[in-house]
Amino acid sequence: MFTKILIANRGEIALRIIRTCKKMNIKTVAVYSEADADSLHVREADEAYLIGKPPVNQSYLNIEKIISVAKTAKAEAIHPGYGLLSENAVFARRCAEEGLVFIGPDADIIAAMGSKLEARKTMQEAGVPVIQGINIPLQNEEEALAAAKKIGYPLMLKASAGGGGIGMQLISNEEEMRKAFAGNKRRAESFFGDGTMFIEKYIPEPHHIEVQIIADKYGHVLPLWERECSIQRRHQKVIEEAPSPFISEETREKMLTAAVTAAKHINYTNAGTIEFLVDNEENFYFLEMNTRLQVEHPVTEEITGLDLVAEQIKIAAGEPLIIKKEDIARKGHAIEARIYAEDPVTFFPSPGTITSLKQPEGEGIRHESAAEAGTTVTPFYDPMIAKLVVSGETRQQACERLIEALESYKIEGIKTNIDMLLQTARHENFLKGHTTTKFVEQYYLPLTKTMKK
Ligand code: MV4
Repeated sequence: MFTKILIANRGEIALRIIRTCKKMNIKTVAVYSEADADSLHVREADEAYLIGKPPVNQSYLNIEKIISVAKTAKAEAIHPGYGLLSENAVFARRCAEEGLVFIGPDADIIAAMGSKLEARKTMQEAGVPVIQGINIPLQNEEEALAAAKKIGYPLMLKASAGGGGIGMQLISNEEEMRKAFAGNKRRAESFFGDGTMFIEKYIPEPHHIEVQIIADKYGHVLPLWERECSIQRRHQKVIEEAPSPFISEETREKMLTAAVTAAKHINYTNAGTIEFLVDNEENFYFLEMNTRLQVEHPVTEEITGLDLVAEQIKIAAGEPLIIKKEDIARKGHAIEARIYAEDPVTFFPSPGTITSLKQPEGEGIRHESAAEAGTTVTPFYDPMIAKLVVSGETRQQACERLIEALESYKIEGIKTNIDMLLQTARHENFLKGHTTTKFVEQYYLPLTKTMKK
């Protein structure tokens, strides 16, 4: 087992990883930018090293600087958290080259799953259901029009290197394809340095349901149920829950089996998530695979009682998974609400200094947050300042706890999306579990029109 781990991240996820390392008697090394000098993750770590100026490309994305700190501090392993370098194959490869254990999958798996087109092809070969589409990269409008003829409109034009909806557009006819192709390709090139485009049949009003898996280095792959992540705004998940209130037990078993098949087919190791789109007949289709721990992993921890970061560390240290599928609990229901420093009407990030913070306490309430009174939310980093995770014996009880907790959440000094979270949690369709990816557009955005500017 490792004696010291460097956490190549910041904020709530860095704190969360440090907490698990302390439980495992593993020393921790934090890295921080000048903007984070007084932050909680720096104070909680056993050692902390300044790695640069606030902009991420001068600090948290500086691969060589982070690796040199790990060597100076004599850390044996690096946990990347999520975001930042967590799905950067170059970083994973450089760690391996330097004899540092990257707590995650092998670099070549990160690279393979980072290409949505390659991932689609691989999953099709594995027999995992994928969305009807064309598996060839489309270089220009003419090729796109010819491919579209084969699958028919409406379709989704997507960037293979894409994420967060960038380079993705719903195309309803030829004219729209002529207008949209070049611009989306250009956006993909400038954002990702890769303009590879492809098309898929459009799935209207899908659920976004993802399956958590963990896999050791000996071929054992365990599914840890699913998470419903359909309440999103501009491809940003806002509320996630486990288990999904939508799918039947039969569909659940099929999705978990498909996820294990997918992971085994690519010899996946460590924690990973297979994302599916699920239509209203509960047909499910592979969307993409995330080769990292996700923001929303706490809802899975709440219903299984597992510590996923501890499982990641044990797997990276070469330990075999000893838990068996039949031992995986699915106890009650958990919901996560992401608290963002953002303007409730424009949704733009709203930086500033938190002057007071009172987070609700009580049964079934868990906070993942690095925020405290005095914390300055800067425009350099993700505006998510906390995750409120509630759990209960039933979904109904979890919803009640979510509403109570949001009502008593006090943050002064910055604007937040707490009101939007409350409106959502109180909405009859949310309470009924009728949550597709159109929820925010159908039920929340119209509300903002009535909110004071
Ligand atoms: C789709 C889709 C419908 N049909 N693909 C892909 C990236 C992810 N962030 C959203 N993705 C989607 N891919 C096909 N063929 C619907 C989504 C989707 C979505 C699309 C637009 C706006 C919000 C969305 C939220 C979840 C899923």
